[in-house]
Amino acid sequence: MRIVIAAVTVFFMVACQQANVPASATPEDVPPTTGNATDAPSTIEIVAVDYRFDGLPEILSVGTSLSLRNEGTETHELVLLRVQEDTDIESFVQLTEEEMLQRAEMIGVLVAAPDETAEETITVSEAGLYLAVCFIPIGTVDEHEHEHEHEPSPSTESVQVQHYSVGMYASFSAG
Ligand SMILES: [Cu+2]
Repeated sequence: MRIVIAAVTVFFMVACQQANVPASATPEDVPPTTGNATDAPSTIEIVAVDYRFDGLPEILSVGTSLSLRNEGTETHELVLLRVQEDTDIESFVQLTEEEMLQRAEMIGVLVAAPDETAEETITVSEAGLYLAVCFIPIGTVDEHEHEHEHEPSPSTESVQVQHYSVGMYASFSAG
């Protein structure tokens, strides 16, 4: 019986050497996974009020997601644009909606009716300079009233003042 045990032991030792796995391998030897709790992707809730965004930091980490909660009395949206690094935001927001969309990369849109939270989130997956802007015309309380660019409504004839024109925008850097 002892011979058998010895033989089995030798067999395992040889097997381990052949597999090049240290016999002392334990979970501690497994390389640590990258990242830790502070690097974990997080979601920041942006609060839309009439007419500005609250809760948007000036700098955030790549991988952060944005959600939109509307605590205003009108429908609001958060259109996330990635703009050129050297963009002067104060000048940029003097442009029309169409001009802005031509000059920036559209990352995503969140829309929320009053007292609601947008169902989706937008993840900031690249470093750069971003602009969150609301193109909703003042007086809009139905989120379906406002459709980007297309389907002009009868009231398009009159000049509509959009929320960003009265200050509903915010820029941030992601890195
Ligand atoms: Cu708005």
